[in-house]
This record gives sequence, structure tokens and C-alpha cells, in this order.
Amino acid sequence: MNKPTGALARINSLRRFLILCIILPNIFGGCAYNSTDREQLSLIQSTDAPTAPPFTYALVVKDITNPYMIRLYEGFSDACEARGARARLAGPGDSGGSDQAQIVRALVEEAVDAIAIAANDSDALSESLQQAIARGIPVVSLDSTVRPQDRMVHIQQASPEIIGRVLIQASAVIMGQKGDFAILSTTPAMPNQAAWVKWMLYEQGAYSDKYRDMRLVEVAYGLDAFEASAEETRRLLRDWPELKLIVAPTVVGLRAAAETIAREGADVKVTGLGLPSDMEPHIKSGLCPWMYLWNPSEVGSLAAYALDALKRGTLTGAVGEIVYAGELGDKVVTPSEDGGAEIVLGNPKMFDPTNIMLWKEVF
Ligand code: RAM
Repeated sequence: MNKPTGALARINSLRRFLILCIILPNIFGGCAYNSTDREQLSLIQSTDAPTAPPFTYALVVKDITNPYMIRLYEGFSDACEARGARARLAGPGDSGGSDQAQIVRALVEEAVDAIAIAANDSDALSESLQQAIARGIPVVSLDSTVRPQDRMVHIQQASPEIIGRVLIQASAVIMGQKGDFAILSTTPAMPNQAAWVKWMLYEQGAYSDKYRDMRLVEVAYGLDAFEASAEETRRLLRDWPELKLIVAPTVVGLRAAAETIAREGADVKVTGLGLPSDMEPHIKSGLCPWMYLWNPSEVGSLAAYALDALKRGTLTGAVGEIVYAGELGDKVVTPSEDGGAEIVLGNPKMFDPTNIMLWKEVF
């Protein structure tokens, strides 16, 4: 074996010296420790690896003006801090979608350490996410999926099947299982919205007897933008004078529909996925008898813990793996309905007059 030289030799000789310091006092009552040793000790300290800069994890949201996305980031950044990493927020100024790929490419060039993304359009993102993966940058999707091959794992707020089917079941109860209703979504390409609408249509079709007196007049699209969603609501009220309910699986669309109906004084109800802090007046007035969601901050937090585990090599995203997620506890990777893998946060929560005053303070 080669004799150690240089810093390693000095480290070894100092180590022997320090061991003698421990042994000798028991024999000779003390240990000479002179300036040469101090220099050698400082040498060891100076050869210690400099403290590595913290990892930087980027969250690419659908639209930085969407309050739901800001709450995703709040949880994401808190969890990054808990893991000693830096958080970066990025995203288009609207949900038009085209800028997300450009933003991902810029983050790849910046060599961020990991990327989490809520997709506007999974097809449009594929090439840029493949560039990230090719550079060794771990990628997860959260809230809205990208293709399984473009991510290590998806962070799923709740089962898309449960969300879609529960929204139709709730719509049926609210409108007395008869009359005209419309769905107000965002865009046909948004992965989470498309999955929820698919399951809404499945529920209505699979149980056609139960819903035989309900007529779905349209699936309308408000782009996850308040004004566009409000305009779509006004158009639905004009085009379908017998409309009894609008169900909106988007926090922006649900708030826009509720506020537009209230302003127009129309006798139409709403339900869907909403932020309690947005919807409290409409829950209390009965315009929205009840609605559903999950805590977006927890979705963001779970994504950050997953990215950190991927970056540190304690997670690959394979089904069956367990990831530590702080206050959320340990979460398991399970198969997702798109053929990939996901980590599911939990089930949707229901918000109604009995609990809205509590939850509006939370998110
Ligand atoms: C909108 C977005 C988001 C969705 C929520 C419920 O803010 O479409 O992706 O999860 O609504």
C-alpha cells in the first residue's frame, strides 16, 4: 500500500499525536501541544470540505397570480427551509400555458437542483422536462400531472376519480337530481382538469338512471382566469335560462361563477373545488351549499420533501417506496391512473356552513 503523503500524512501524524495526547496524560500527566501542532490542526480544519451551498428547488406553477398556486408555494418553501434548501417560485403570469416550457428550460440552464411543476399542458412540457432529467435534475409534478416518463413521481392531492365522481354526486343532491347544469373548467389541455371532467362524465354516464333527469348542457372553459370565467358564467346564464347549477373544479372558476351569479341575482347554485377564504360569503348565503378541496400548502410541502429525497438519493419514485414528509408523516409511492407512480396526500375535504368559518382562516 502506498505511504500517505502531503495533507493526508500530516493528518495521520496529527491523529497519532492526538491519540498519544489522550493516552500519555494517563502515564506522564500532560500533553505538549505546541504551535506546530496548532498549525497542523488548522491545516486539517482548512482541508475540511467548505460548507456546501444549500440545494435550490424550483416550483413552477400554472400561474403566479392564482392564490391556490401561491399557497402551494408557501408549503413548498416552508418544507424546503425545513430541509435546508432554498425555494424558487416560477411560472407564467396566466394559465395560457406556453411559457412553462420556456421557464423550465431557463431553470435547467441555471442548473437548479430539482424542479416541481403543476402542468398547464403536459405535451408542451415534455421536451423541456426531458432536458432537465438528462442533466440529472430530479423532476416531480404536483397538482396537475406531466407524462410519467417526464417525472420521477407525481404528488397527487387526492384521487381524480374520487374528486370527479363526488362533484357530480354533490351536484345531483344540490339540484334535486333534475334540471340543467354546466361544468365550468379551465382548458381542455390542463391534465388535472381533464382528469376530473373525465370522471365527472363517467359518473353521470355510469349511473344514468340516477341522473336521468339531469341534463349537462355544456362543459365551458374559463382558462383558470377570473374575468374569462366570469364571462363564461354570464354567457351560460344567457344561453341556458333554465340552468340550475354550475359545477367548477377550479378555485378561480368557482369564485368567478359565484360572484357573477350573486351580482346578476340569478337563481343558480354552484359547487366544485374552492378556497374557503374565497368562498365563505357564498357558502353562508347558500349560493354554494358546499364544496370541496384539500390544503394546497400540504401539496406543496409534500412535493418539496419528495424532491429533497430524490436529490439525496433516498427516493427513486418507484412504487412501494416510503418518503418522510415532516408533519405529513411518511407517505408511500403508489401506482397512478396514468400508468406512472404518485404519492397521494389524502381525500378531499368538504366545506359547508358548519366549518367554513374555521377553514377560511387556514387557506
Ligand atoms: C385551480 C387550478 C389548480 C386546481 C385548483 C382546484 O386553481 O386549476 O390546478 O388544483 O383550481
